[in-house]
Amino acid sequence: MSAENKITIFETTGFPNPARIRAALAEKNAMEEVDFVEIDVMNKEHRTESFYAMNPLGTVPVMRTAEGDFISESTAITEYIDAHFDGPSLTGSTPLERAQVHMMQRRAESMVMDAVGTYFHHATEGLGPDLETNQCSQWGNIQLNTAKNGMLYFDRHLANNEFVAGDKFSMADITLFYGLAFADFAKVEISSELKNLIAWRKRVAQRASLSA
Ligand SMILES: N[C@@H](CCC(=O)N[C@@H](CS)C(=O)NCC(=O)O)C(=O)O
Repeated sequence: MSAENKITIFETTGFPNPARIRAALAEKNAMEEVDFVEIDVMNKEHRTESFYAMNPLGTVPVMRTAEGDFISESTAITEYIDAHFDGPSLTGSTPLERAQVHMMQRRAESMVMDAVGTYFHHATEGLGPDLETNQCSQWGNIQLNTAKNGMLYFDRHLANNEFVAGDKFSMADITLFYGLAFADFAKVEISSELKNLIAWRKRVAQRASLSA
């Protein structure tokens, strides 16, 4: 594969993790710099030998670099995009900022995004009986509680912080934003008492990268 190939993002429209990549690309003004390939998750295209060769975990998104390397995990892809394209940093510039963004991103992921995902896949019909073949509803409901506690944690955190990782927009905001979008989709209530979280969400939703 030659260097003039574009980066390719393998994604599934409307799914929350691929949406994180689109947001990162939009923040870097790089949407036109990559190709997108749709993966038909509902028809198990992500559970084929050729997909497992790109990502053994069988999840979207996956990125193929211009040189032909495959990267999965939304955070890893975002880190690549952030370093590869010009524009404001999404992962922090100083050692402290980088550590803070990483820490808060991981919290947004495990306390909200992944917790909602586990509830959705294990304690609801999820993607339907063809795809959800290994459900554990008890674990799903425990994670529902994790998600609710996570939202409460971020509500308190955002009382004193403009953004998730301090005073600059970062990939931690992108993860929390799509974690809440996933919550809406999975019908996990975002309590109206979480005023700071709701105000933050309204504020960041105005960014062009998140309003698509
Ligand atoms: N930790 C992964 C999670 C990726 C993930 O769970 N993607 C979902 C779509 S949002 C998926 O591929 N689901 C397929 C399935 O559950 O079978 C990341 O950050 O990219």
